[in-house]
Amino acid sequence: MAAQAFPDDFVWGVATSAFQIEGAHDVDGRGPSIWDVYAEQPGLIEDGSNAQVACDHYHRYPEDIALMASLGLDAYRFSIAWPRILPAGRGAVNVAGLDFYDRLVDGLLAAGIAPWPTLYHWDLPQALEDEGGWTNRATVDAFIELADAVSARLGDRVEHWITHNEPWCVSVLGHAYGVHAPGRRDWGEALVASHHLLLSHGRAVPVIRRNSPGAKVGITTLVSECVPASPSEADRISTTQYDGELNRWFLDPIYLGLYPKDVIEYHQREGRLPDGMNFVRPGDLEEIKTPIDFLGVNYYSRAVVRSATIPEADNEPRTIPLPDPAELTDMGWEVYPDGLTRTLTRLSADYEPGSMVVTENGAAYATAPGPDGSVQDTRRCDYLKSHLQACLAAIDAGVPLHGYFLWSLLDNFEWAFGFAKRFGIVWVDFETQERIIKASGHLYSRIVRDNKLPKEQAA
Ligand code: IFM
Repeated sequence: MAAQAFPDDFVWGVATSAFQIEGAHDVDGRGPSIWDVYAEQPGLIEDGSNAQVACDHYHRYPEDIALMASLGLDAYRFSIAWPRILPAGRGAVNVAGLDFYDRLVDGLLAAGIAPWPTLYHWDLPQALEDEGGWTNRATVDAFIELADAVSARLGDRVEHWITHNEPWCVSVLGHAYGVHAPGRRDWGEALVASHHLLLSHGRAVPVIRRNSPGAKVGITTLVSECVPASPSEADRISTTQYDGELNRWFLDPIYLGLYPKDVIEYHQREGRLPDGMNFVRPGDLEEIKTPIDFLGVNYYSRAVVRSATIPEADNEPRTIPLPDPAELTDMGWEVYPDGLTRTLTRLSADYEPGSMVVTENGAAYATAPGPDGSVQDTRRCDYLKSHLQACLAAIDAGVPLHGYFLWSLLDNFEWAFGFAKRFGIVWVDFETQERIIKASGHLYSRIVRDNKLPKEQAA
């Protein structure tokens, strides 16, 4: 039976990202990002919205810090908007952009909340995209300029850094499936981009360490437990391939210094590596394998995989939601907490990361304020409790899990879905910018303060 209390030094936080909440898209010298440009194209954002205002966090950050303090949180994971710091992607630093994060960090520290910045959460400056974006090796150097500028300015106060958020989404969703910015549909480009993302991670680690002595540095990857849709051999093979594409393609280079052979062969068979792996230059894998202090894990659901009943030409992930009675969130993602326990346990065994942190976990439900003004998001409460129970089970099994960041503090701009999907534990009225702490926010606050799950959730 899993213990109910979390370790004494367990870190409790919430996560957001710059593009999804900040707004202020053209304020204080910020340049355009690929997501600004993507969102302008008709039909690409489900509700036709854009993130020019979003949660207006750029102006309302003191109020949002106060909200977090009222919830009793230990830590806040946010991201740095690259186009605020280097509006042209590289070169001249926009001091006003750095000033914003300086104020944010100071405000957090004054409220007793540890800042956990992520350097890249998808908002590449458009100027770099115009030169090839992540498919261009020169973008690695530009990222190092960003890492250097930001860690030099904040490094005296920040103790935890995350280089990248979910490189699979950036490379595959953005370059192969085309459902994220920059909207390309070319698997070859996706694989080149993935390598440059990983290389930029490995190269940034020593830069951050130099500017922020003693700080811990990690990377965040999206992970799923991949299971076959049926016992058929075909589904089993596709499941191994999907696990390779999603999980091992990123984690093997980071921890083992190699790209998995079976996944290279799979991509080769699919015609995705016309020039082989020649984008990997001598020394790259050693740099990517630079030791890090923790692995950030983003877990939302498992992936149920079926084989080529979905034709390759569809260019879509070969995953399917389970049929009823599977419980789905508004994203159509199955609520599957056991997959979190097994994923943490598996990653811990396969890669021995030393320290792991759940850097995102949460659920989209549209529950709106009721007549009394409160938001009774019971299903999110259940999701939260069951996934925290899954964390406890992993800790009980010996996983070095040291923190949990709930996605997300605020309802926000959910990328290609616009504002239609609400992940927040705080309701945001996007007309008035009013914030209301939902029932899940109150529940989370109680869990954080008690450092344990409420009694009714005992295993
Ligand atoms: O909103 C996103 C976040 O930006 C990255 N991880 C998944 C979340 C929910 O889709």
